[in-house]
Amino acid sequence: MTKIQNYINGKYQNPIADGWLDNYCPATGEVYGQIPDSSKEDVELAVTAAKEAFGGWSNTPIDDRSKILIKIADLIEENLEQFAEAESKDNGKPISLALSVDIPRAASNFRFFGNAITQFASESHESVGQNAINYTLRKPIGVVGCISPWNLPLYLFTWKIAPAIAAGNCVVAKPSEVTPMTAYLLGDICTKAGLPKGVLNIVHGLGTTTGQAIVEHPHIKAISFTGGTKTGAHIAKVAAPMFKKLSLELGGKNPNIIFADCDYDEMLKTTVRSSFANQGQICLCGSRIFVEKSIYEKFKTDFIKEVSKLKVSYPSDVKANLGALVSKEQSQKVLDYVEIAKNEGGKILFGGEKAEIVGFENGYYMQPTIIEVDSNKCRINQEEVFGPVVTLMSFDSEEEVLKMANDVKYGLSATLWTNDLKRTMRMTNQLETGIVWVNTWMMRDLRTPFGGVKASGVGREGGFEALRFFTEPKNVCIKY
Ligand code: TXE
Repeated sequence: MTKIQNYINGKYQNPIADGWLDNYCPATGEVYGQIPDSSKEDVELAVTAAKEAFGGWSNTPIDDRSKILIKIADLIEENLEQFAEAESKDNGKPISLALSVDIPRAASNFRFFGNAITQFASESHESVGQNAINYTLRKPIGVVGCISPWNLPLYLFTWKIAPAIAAGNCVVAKPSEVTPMTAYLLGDICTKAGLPKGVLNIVHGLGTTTGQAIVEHPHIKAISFTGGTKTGAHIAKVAAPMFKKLSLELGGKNPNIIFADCDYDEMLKTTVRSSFANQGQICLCGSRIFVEKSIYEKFKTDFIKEVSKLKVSYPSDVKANLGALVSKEQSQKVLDYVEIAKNEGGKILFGGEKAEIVGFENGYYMQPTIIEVDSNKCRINQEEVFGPVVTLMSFDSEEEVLKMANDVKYGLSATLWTNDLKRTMRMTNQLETGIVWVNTWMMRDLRTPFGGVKASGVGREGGFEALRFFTEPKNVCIKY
């Protein structure tokens, strides 16, 4: 049984009230560890440590900060296998994915922001004719809170922490209680890389207690959150009267729009990935597939054929394409949505049920599922499922598909498959999302702004946007 601890003021320690939560292994459905059930008092300890560290860290030269971040990246890479095994066991994702995507990306986050901070500059405005100059200082905020979800555990945890500390802040961070392991391992790496004590404090526990205490804490001046839309709305409500800075990256119900003139083979291969990567538990997955009528039947046949080749298996199987869903609750939520879709008249073209894996009968496995629907208004097309479930629908015209793509409360990303340049320009302009991919999916460049509109959140992460979020601009005006 693995028992993990909080990482506060550079040291691993038990929660003050000695409360513990069970940690489940999605592959087997068994409890395999315990994590701190941290209280307000633990968050208080973390905030105190962060406040004490802030003076030193915010005055540490940029080059020195940068070196430490890059060292953290190197150490994550040196321990790639240990991190990937922990991630795969904790989350249920295939080990191949943790090795090739999750952990390398966590290292990249530190390396990227370690370099980006050395290039971060602010503006100056000369007030011509008034003998004055204005310049903007970008000061670190102080103590900031980072709260992350379970789908890409270390990847999203570090996506927040790295820019926060690069910019000179001190952090109180909470990973999801469902997937705490790699965040736990990160503490030791930070100590080894020479990150001063108190700069990063990692507190484990439930959202409604530990997370809530972070959001409510008066000395935490900004919150960066990724998770469900409902939780995001709640956090916004709690934080607003305290005028905290907020960055919220929430759910999605992303359209994948396929025109007949696309590069068909490339589209088919990528659509399998954009539908089912990480068991469909990525906020960017294209869960609503719209196909132009002239190729609809062909696509349907080919897509089902390709999806039937995917192997659902236990996470440590190197041949697994899909592993286990993250939790019993999430797996039940996905199965419930399949029933909702059926009751609404959706036709199951493939999957729709639990997957039975020999030797892992109590794990949370699910078949990749394709549902044909005849209206974008149905619940399965309007609500976020966050699992290996996609819907298929045909369309006749550009106007029709654009209307359906935008007719949803979310606005995170959209994928467009076409070789028509004019159509590309028209559609990318009008799609109501924060991100549009054309003829690709989830191709990430860490310099670009990342985030959504409508119920998919507020604010942008990535590149200088993240460094802007984690700093407070101060205008100085000097008359000479
Ligand atoms: O997420 P929560 P849940 C969506 C997806 C999923 C649904 C619910 O549809 O089915 O959300 O998932 C912390 N104050 N996404 O319930 O609760 C919590 O401990 C402060 C999309 O697991 O939003 C965890 O660390 N923090 C998404 C984090 O919030 C609180 C990824 C996210 O958990 C809190 C995950 C509170 N009151 C789920 N309550 C994406 N955008 O990628 C919870 N938390």
